[in-house]
Amino acid sequence: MRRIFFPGLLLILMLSGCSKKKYFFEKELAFPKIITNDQKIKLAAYLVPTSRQYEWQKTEMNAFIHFGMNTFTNREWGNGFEDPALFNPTAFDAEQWVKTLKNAGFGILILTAKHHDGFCLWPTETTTHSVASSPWRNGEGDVVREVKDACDKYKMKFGIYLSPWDRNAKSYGDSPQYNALFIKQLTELLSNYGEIDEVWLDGAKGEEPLERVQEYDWEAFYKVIDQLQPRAVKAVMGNDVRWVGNEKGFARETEWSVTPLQPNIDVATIKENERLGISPAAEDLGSRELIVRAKKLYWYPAEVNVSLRPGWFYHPEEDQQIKTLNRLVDIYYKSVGRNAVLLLNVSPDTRGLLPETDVKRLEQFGNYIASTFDENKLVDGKVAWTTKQGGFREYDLLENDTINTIMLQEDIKQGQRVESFRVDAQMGNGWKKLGEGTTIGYKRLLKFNDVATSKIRITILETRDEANILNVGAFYAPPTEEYSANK
Ligand code: FUL
Repeated sequence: MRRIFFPGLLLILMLSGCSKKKYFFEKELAFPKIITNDQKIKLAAYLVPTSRQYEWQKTEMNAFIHFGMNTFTNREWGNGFEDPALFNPTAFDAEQWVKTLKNAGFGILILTAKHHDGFCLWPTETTTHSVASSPWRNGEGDVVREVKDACDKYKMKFGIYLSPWDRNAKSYGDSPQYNALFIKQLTELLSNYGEIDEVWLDGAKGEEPLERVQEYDWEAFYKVIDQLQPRAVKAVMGNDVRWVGNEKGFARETEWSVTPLQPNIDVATIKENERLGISPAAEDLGSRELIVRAKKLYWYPAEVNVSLRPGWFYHPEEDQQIKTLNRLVDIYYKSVGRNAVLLLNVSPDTRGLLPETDVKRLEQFGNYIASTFDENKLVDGKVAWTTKQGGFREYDLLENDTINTIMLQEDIKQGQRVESFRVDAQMGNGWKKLGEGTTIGYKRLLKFNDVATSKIRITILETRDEANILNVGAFYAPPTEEYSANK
């Protein structure tokens, strides 16, 4: 069993070598006042995810759904003055969304229950600006309910996006009053729809001159979520899951889940982020140089949100601009393959259906990922091993075979530690270097040119403490053009 301990005491135990037991810090760690730089790095190696963060990380690929008033006004950001009568999907079918996404391999479906325009997709008691005032299902409909029911039916996890910025709510700008309304909305969504796995708290806020200014009570929002859905992760402005810092689909080449960064939810946090010069988009969120300047560290893993189309909501003029299979696969390698979770957005149209072209692309993508990574070509890839810096392990392939991708996983339940690794393949009597990488974390994919071999070697070049390698795989990813033509 893992034990959670206090930094000072842990430090004494670890450095004195008087305990063979393993001690870890869950989610956060404050450095003791007197500590050397080396000791800080050592402690950083013992920070681990909470069980909900770990469950979330294992989903690997999740889906975002942007659907709401903007779908009908053909906008990305509504102003809040839209007539609820405009919301009227003609063939709404949540099962079509869920079946498509589930079959393509997505784990959690996150629905925009309310976007910045304030229109609520469920019949809330907090406002009349909702589906209850629309002609859809004669004002008796509930999008959240239908999507959640479909998720339950197809065994998909469910999450909600609830925009704090609300351009319709009259109380917005009267901070305590609006915060109370937002809490009521959260409470409705988190009490009436069963299990919720993720709550996506958007940081976007209007900056136009006449925009009302609202101070959000993040602490209170967190409390409601933690109380009502203890298994849900709080994302972006939440402190369980971090925004990766761009909307292009790429995590960093070096992506640490251990970082001093926290969302800017109060003055102290804003000041500390400023002192360290970090934000979600900063290039470096976890180097040794940064850690030695930090006072506290957090397990705060990255989520990569990106849309299948240029916009988040459906726009008919973007029908020809769906991302290609090649682009999606590249995104997969640079998100899931770089220690992050992919959150791919899809956009139902005014019928309330995912367009056929989008469904086809998702099918292609899902099939490509499943068929490429289904069969590990290594013997004993799943045998875990532990090593100090410089250690290596060799793996036989099931047969001499062509590969172009290596997958590595650290046992993050024992922390994220590896700083660099190298992969070689046996060629004749010698070894040929296939490539090098930096962080591993939950998962790292390393791509290289096709090579035929019967043995590979993984070397851990640098690590913050003993590295715990959980899983190694070798795969052959076919060219995407060939694949789309054949399937
Ligand atoms: C942003 C929003 O402003 C966009 O409209 C979209 O919802 C995106 C996922 O987050 O902050």
